[in-house]
This record gives sequence, structure tokens and C-alpha cells, in this order.
Amino acid sequence: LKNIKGVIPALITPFDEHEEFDENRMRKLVNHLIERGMDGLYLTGSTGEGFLMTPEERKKVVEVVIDEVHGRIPVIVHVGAISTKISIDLAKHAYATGADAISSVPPFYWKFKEENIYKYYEAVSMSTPLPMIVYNVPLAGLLGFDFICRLANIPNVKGVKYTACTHQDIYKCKDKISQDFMVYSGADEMAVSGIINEADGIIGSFYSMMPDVFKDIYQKVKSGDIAGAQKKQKIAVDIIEASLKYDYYAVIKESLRWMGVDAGYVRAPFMNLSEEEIKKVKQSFKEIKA
Ligand code: NAY
Repeated sequence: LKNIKGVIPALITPFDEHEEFDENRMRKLVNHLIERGMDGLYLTGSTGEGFLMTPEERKKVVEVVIDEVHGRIPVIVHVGAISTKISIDLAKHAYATGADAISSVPPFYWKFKEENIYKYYEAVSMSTPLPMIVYNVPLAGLLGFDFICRLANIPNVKGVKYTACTHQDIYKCKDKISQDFMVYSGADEMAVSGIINEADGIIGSFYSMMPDVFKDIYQKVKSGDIAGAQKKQKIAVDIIEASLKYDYYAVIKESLRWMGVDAGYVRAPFMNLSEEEIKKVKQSFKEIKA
């Protein structure tokens, strides 16, 4: 994982007007993000609407992206599902297709006990030689610092995507587990904080929409220009908060369209923006002061 750091968009998945995966739009988006200097891609996670797709559809997305990336930047495949069996199948497929790493939310919905979750990560992580990035995210149930340390004992667990707000745990993971244990900060609104707290990279939904802004933020923090980074972060927060009023994957796709990269539509139950909403979003973005 040592080579996977920097700004990594949690990639959206473009669907067409009939909610089918749109391969051509995806290929264009991938090239756009590589041209904008993104350091890696994170596929079929929550932002990629992975849970709304069948395993076969998810595999197709992975195949198309890895083919289009063609080794130019690292690709992390989110293989999480509630069923260990399905996740293992997706993990093996990611490995066979040429992914650089896998990642997974813990099994969710039933509020599984720590032991169930440990066994899940052990089985999925050890089903391929790829490094596994476990996922600490409020939506799926937070793992907690001690449990992350325990999961790090599984040989292939090499990092964590850290989407909780307790950012002191980011550097604590590195100090307590190992400096080689990779930590990716997952809250876009707190990218500056995540990097200051020693995250190796940032993975998030809005980096597809604002690749230049976050690349700049990342470089500024790394070079010690915290004030400059924070100034940009504040603008990004305003844009993110305006977007979160809607189904924000739809806002990300819509704004990519304005920027000349048609990223298609969302899949139900998420809803695309109405014409009225598009006007409102545009207006709210215009009102944001740089
Ligand atoms: C993914 O696709 O799995 C992610 O990367 C998730 C990261 C996002 N967090 C959640 C809870 O979805 O990028 C963030 C998030 O969308 C952003 O900070 C806006 O709140």
C-alpha cells in the first residue's frame, strides 16, 4: 500500500437514462480524473452506489475501470457486502482483474458482534494476496480504535479508511500499529484535519467534483501552508454542504456535466435533480464566496 497515497476519489458510477451502468461515460470520467492528477481511484463503495448493484454489475465496473486506467494510477476496489461469501467472490474477482488493493465496510444492518466482524475481515482479507483497507464509517457502524488495532493483526490488513471525526486516532493508528499502516481520511469536509493528523491520503466523494481544489489542499498541507489549505477547505465545505441538501451523488454527476464530463445519472432510490433543483444548486454555488 505504500505507493497508494494522496487524493483518491471515491468514484461515482455513471448510469444511463435507464439506470444501466454506462461504460463509455465511466471511461471518460476515469481519464478526466487521471488528467487532473488524481493519485488513485476507489471503486464501488458507497459513493459508487455499490450496494445498489448486483455482484455481476460491480464486477463489470471494476473490469472497465481497471482496463481504462491501464496501470496509470492505483485502483482500490471496495468489495464489501453483508455476506462474507459475496465479498470473497468480489475480492477474488478484483485480484484476478488486477486491482492494487481491496477495501470493505464491516458487515452491516444486523449490528453484528465484534467477533462476526473480525471473522468477516479475516476471511475476506485472506482470500487474496491483496492488501485490505478496513473501513471505519459511521453509516456501517464504527469499528473503534481498539478494534482497528486488533484487525491490524490479520496479515493482509494493511490500512484503514477512516471516516470518523475522531482524527487523533489517525496518527494513533500509525504510532501504535506501524508507520507503514496506511490511513486514509474519509470526511471530505475535514480533509485538512485528516492530513494534519498524518493521514497518508484522502478518499472521498467530492474529489471527483473538485479534483483541483483537493489536490491543492493536499499539497498545501504537505508543504506547511496550512492557512492556504484551510482557505480552500472552507470553500469546499460550503459547496459540499450545499450539495448535501440533495441526493449528493446526483449533484456530483450534474456538476461534472457542467464541467464537460457527462457522468450520467444515479440509480433509484436515489433521485436525479429536477430542472428546478438544478437551478437552485447552480445559484447556491454562485453565492459561495471564494
Ligand atoms: C465511499 O464511497 O465509500 C466513500 O468514500 C465514502 C466517503 C464519504 N463518506 C460517506 C459516509 O459516504 O466522502 C465522504 C462523504 O461523502 C463526504 O465527506 C460528504 O459528507
